[in-house]
Amino acid sequence: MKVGIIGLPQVGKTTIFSLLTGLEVEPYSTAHQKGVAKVFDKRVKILSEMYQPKKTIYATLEFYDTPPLIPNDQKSRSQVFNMVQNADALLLVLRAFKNDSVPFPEKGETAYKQLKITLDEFIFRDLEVVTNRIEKLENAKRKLENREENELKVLKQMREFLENEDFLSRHREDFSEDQLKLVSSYSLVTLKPVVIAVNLDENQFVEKDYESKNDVSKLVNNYNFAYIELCGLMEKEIQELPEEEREEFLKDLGITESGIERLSKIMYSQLGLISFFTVGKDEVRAWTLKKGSTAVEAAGVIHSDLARGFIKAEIMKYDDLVSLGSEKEVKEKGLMKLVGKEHVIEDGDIITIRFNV
Ligand SMILES: Nc1nc2c(ncn2[C@@H]2O[C@H](COP(=O)(O)OP(=O)(O)O)[C@@H](O)[C@H]2O)c(=O)[nH]1
Ligand SMILES: [Mg+2]
Repeated sequence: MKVGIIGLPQVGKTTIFSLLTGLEVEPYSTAHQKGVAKVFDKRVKILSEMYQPKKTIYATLEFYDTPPLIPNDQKSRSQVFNMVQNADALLLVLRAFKNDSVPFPEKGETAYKQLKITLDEFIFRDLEVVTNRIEKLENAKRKLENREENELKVLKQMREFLENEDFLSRHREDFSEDQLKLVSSYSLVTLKPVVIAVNLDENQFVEKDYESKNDVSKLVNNYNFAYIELCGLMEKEIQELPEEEREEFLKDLGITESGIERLSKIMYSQLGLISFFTVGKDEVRAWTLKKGSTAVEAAGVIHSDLARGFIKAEIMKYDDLVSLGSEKEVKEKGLMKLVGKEHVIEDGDIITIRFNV
């Protein structure tokens, strides 16, 4: 899964990118890049302590740091949106932290203003793409194919929403899956899942408040965005501490989970993802799956051979294993289940695939 980090200049995009991926990027750097972030999941650690495997592997998300989005700047707009074309979701960073040595983001004195400015950029970009395509189809000097006629209808409906400064994701239900497929190649930004990350300073973080928070919350609810408050710079410093000291620091701040952990969870729920696990002496590993996927699809995530030669899957629940203490106990209680291809996998399932190729 790919996530594009997006926002106005100097809001903390690169700081959060570094926090998530552990990659160092020069401050004020405009270089954009991609990196992989471990999806922190306490369950993996606990399973690893139980099985003492040679390798412990976390699930990952891929992040792209993008150049600053500069309002009303065509070049910046196309640069940024080209970069996030293949992103499955967007992490939109807003700046609340005060720091006189870092210039304020473009005309965005408050997080709310930045949010409005950025969303307008999203809408404008989609409007441009949709309008171009409509014109191209309408000016075609030939009879349109059925598919194109349908596409034109969808695009015109979308244009109307966008002209009303609305996000397409709020009107998903107005379109069928087939209709959305017709426009999928345009990678419309206002259709992508969005997570709003407000970057706070330490005081704001402890107070759980910042200027314009009410307005931000209203808009976030209205648009069905996911929402998180982070303290990018400080969390990065905490992340660099030895693990034992980390928990202590977090506790002082009154939180039990690091920003990365909270963000991972939000990303998963916003993207409709779940985790399943494989365990053993060699390896304990977390895998990522779309909610609603079946046992054979989970097998395919591990290896295509496992899907091809799938016979049965053996499943136990993470919670059962941890509360009972061993696989043996789980089996004795009859909680180890043997399931077929079409069985729907749930978050926290521990899976062993029986296969034959
Ligand atoms: N005080 C404070 N400064 C921050 C925070 N996050 C980022 N900065 C600083 O703001 C400047 C711009 O950050 P950067 O991540 O490069 O912003 P970008 O332009 O959005 O990528 C850098 O000097 C950071 O150290 C924060 O949470 N608190
Ligand atoms: Mg940057």
